[in-house]
Amino acid sequence: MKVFKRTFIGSVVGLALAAGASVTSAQAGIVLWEHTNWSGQRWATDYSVSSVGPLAGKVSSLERTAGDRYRLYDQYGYTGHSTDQSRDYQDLRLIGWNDRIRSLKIL
Ligand SMILES: [Ca+2]
Repeated sequence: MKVFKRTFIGSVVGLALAAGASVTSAQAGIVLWEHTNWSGQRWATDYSVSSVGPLAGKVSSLERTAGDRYRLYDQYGYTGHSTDQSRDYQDLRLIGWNDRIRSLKIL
């Protein structure tokens, strides 16, 4: 399922490029998970969001669905402390961000 999804998104980006469109954050995506090791409740977004909804303050792992950089915030509305990242995290304790994310931007 994961492999299929990544392939699908790559195809969409490829089609957009073929059509002369520029790639924007609309094709990007982040999947947030309630627990470490990409488990528990899952919540995904293809866009920057001023609130990560039901997982605000609960996110313990995350993965990108495209290769973009992203910026995490520990408060709603892109405020508070922030950190720029560019990889998946199986355990956000590695960077001191366990249960802290409340909003994020796709860069
Ligand atoms: Ca958690």
